[in-house]
Amino acid sequence: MAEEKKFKRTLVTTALPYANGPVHIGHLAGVYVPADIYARYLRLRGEDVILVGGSDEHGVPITIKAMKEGVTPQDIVDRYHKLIKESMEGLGISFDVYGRTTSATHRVTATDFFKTLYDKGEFIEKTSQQYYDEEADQWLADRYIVGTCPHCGNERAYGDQCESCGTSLNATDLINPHSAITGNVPVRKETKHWYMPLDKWEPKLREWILEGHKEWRTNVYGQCKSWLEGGLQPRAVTRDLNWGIPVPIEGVEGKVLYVWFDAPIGYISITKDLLPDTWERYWKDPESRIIHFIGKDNIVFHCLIFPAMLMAHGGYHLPDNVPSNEFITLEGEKISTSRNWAVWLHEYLADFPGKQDVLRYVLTANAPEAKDNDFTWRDFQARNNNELVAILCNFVNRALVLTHKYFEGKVPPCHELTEQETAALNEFKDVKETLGRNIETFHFREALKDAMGLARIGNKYLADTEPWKLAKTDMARVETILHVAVQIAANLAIAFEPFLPFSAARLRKMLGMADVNWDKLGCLDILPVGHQIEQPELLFEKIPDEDIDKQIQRLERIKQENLLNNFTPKAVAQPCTFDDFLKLDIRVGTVTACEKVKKADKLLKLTIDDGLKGRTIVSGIAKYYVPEDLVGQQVCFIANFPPRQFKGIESQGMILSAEDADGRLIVVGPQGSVKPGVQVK
Ligand code: B3M
Ligand code: ZN
Repeated sequence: MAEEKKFKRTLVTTALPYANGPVHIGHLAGVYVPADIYARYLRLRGEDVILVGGSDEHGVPITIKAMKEGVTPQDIVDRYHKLIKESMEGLGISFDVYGRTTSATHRVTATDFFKTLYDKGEFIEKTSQQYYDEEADQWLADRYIVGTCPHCGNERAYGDQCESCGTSLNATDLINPHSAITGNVPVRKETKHWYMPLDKWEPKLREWILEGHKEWRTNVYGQCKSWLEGGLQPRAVTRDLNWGIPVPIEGVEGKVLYVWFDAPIGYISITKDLLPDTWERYWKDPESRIIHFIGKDNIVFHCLIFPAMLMAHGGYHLPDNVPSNEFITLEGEKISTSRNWAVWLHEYLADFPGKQDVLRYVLTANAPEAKDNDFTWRDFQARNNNELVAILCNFVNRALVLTHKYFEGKVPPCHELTEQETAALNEFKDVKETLGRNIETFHFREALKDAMGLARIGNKYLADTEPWKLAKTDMARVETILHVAVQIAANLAIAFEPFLPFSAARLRKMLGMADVNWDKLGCLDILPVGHQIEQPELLFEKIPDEDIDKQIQRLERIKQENLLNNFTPKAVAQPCTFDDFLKLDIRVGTVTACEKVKKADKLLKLTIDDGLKGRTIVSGIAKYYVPEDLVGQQVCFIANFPPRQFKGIESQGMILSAEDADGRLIVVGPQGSVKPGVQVK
């Protein structure tokens, strides 16, 4: 069960994205949107909360990107830090601070942290064999070593993972390893590193998580449990690399802190940047609570390694919860930065200006809280058109338009309530509690449903009471109905604030609400009688098919590019003799007529001049050719296959074509004109 303990203040952190690329919908759904909902909600309740984020600017992925582009790592992180920060602001992620791990504060904080642990004797030193590129005069991080995967034979596997079969690897597992920098065969050399003995902290971690945090999400608790049950091993916290925070030990050169050692300390240093004098309250006071929002691949670092570091250091508060989401896929496929298979936030903001809340809505309604979920553009469109437009926008608009029509936009008085009101309001009563509880326990999908439920109630209420029909006969009743309807709209402006902050703000402006007060949720006296509301404007509009088609076409283009870029020819088939070859009678013919086959979208019927009686061939190339393209062309065909029937047409042979990497078929013919009927040898 969720703890009932009352906290004085809350520190909410979001995983620090690597500044080696823009952020995409996977990051948003997994981390930034839920964290923002949570922080906005706490602020709305008047609690002391800070939302802390920033860019992770160290680590090998950044140096690789820099090497590929021929620029410095600093250039890379400057570029992407700016892009990420601006696009997050664009989506309304309400960071109190968005810092970076190349800052001076961070360098000092992480250095001191390491030194403290070092001086306390919390590390163990070990020497191990690592790959070294002698020509580049550089140690090779796992990602810098490329070789053949021992599991699937992929010749471009990395030293830490094969992206083709997904297996995690050790650099020393690779067959035929070579350096990604020079292509040379690397040598193995001894190198010394410092390790965090996680085994030493295992009993404490067990007790803290397995006994003390049974309320954590099952995916998080389960992952921790399985790591703990597997037994924790010492983990190296330093690396041979020239990009990062130098290891602060006398006489040590060319080594930096491992990125996963310094990055979580970034949460501390970025809090310091925000609150130089009072940051310790959030990190050290037991009455504060710390919540880390992360993706599932970061669980071990946030639940086991960073807490062990904090315990070893002493004086810090451990995280109270680590709500981690599963992943989202895009149109059924894993999101991948290297394959450009993603919806990038900065591109979304440019393609759909003013529609930040639509993305926020869709990613929350479909949040991967308990299992992986799929994002599709059709679902995005449907949720906008059928939910945001048809339910939320429609209700608000009707309530406000009618209030203007009958009462010049002034909130009418409320007379006696009937059963229709009590029916609607009964459902209304609990919403504050359920919505609040769902957010507090990190059930954001459910919480959003609760908020949407209010709009549904409003719609149903107007549909049931039909005030437009009563205007001639019972104006007092119309007053009551629109009084209630306008108050429901004011409730929506409160309930949606954490989820759809742009629309909630517009709604508040239309309603002339000076502030949002969570305590007012569920009340019917938010707007006083006689209060003037503005002319309504539509909160959401339908997204047309063209806009969605464009996005889908973009993805199709990317898919084709990927297929073409990643093409590797098939292994050559079993040997075959010349006699085998001669059994195939391959000839050239001229296409004299061509038409589509009815009720078969793949098939074309070709009439071929074969120098004899002529023949008909049915071929599955209709997706790639219009009939006119082929008439007059010479093609190669197999002349001695037995005839086959396709859709009632007898096909007398087979047209030869080359299948391109993306599956496109291109018909094969002679390079120069020849007599119809000649043989291909
Ligand atoms: N940069 C990994 C990631 O983006 C890493 C998170 C750091 S959080 C302290 O998934
Ligand atoms: Zn493999």
